[in-house]
Amino acid sequence: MDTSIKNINAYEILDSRGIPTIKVQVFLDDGSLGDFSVPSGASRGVYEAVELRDGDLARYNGKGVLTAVENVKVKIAPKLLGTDATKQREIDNVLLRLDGTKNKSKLGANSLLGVSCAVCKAAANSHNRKLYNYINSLLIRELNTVKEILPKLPIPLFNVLNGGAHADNSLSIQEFMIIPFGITKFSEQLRAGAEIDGHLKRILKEKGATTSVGDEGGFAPDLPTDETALDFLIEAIEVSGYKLESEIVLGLDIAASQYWEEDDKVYAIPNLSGEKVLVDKPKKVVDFYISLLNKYPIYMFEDPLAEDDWVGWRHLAKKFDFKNRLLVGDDLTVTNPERVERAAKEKLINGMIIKPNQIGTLSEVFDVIGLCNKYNIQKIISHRSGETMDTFIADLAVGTGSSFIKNGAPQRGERVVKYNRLLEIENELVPNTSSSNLI
Ligand code: 2PG
Ligand code: MG
Repeated sequence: MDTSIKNINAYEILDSRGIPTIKVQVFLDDGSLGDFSVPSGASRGVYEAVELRDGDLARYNGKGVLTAVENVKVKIAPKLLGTDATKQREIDNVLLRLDGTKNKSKLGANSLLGVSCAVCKAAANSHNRKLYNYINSLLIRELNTVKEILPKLPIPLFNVLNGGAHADNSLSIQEFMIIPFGITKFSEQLRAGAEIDGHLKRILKEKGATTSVGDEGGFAPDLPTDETALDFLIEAIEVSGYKLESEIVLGLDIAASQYWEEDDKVYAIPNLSGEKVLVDKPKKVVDFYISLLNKYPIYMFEDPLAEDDWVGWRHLAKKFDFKNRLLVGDDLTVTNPERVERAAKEKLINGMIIKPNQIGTLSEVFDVIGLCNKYNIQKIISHRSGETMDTFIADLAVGTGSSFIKNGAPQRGERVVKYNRLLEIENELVPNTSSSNLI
């Protein structure tokens, strides 16, 4: 088994929104191949690593990634040929050195991540290891921990109603999620998600709302208010025969950064006609959230405040019921060790979204996982709204023993393929499939 890197190739493909992204292939001397297709977000945090786009308006409205492709082939590949693919940290350090910027703006986080994850897959394939097992052993080595990290299936967060930047509709909350928290087996959790999704479709139809779907496979109806959406969701859970609260709880990604006006330090939330109506100071917004949390069984509450509104976050954290709910950072923390450490030290979050392309290399993802473990923050491995058929994040969630995976609705091929990968893993891990021992 010669795990030296023989060749690295890259090319442009399309993501689930029909926007170009990069696919990287890493070939080893022993004939093994690893490939990775990089996803892309729509509601990107401003502190995310840079996703390099060509800006050439003559191609794909400027969204081509040929420069990123060239970076892999011309600038990165020659420096990695002959390197042992099992040396993930060394390889990632080479990538970081070659880029040399803090936000990966020189080579692009899309180029770096493509190589980093493809290397990982190639090494796993070469050793004939299941990807999640290989990731697990890499992580244990990285964290140098005596505490065993067991591979386990994550609980899925199903985003069944889409709004905000993910859909052209009236809902201002970006993601309405159902979480089969009280159901033990992954396949049964998936079944619950799909069944409730089906009932939701019927309910929306009956109420005369559209059942077309948004970027992440959730329905994207025009409804009078966000609370109407929550009410429909609860109706769908109840008619499906699952028990609200003991089996199914709710999650929301407010993605509040998109409504934050830094100059005036207010949130400006658009109404149905797209004008800005509700303009409120953080304190008032927090009061609204507390009343929402008191009214609905919302277990997971993501990015309720903007990435720069630390004052607002502190205000909410003081009133938040951390024992029974998760306050989750995404744009706030952007899988970036410095921002995670700050949010953790200030005790602002007890849950965190982990998106590899927010930071750019797998080793940095491991660093963030180490911090989550240190500060007792629940790990939520996440897709992006622009996805591909790549299933790496399913293995990443299992291999890192993460409690949750956020992967959209149980429909649309690029979402379902990851759920199906988790079913495959469940079959391999039986009987060790319990997603229990959570907080
Ligand atoms: C989010 C994500 C994924 P995007 O905000 O959590 O659901 O959206 O990929 O558009 O940033
Ligand atoms: Mg988010």
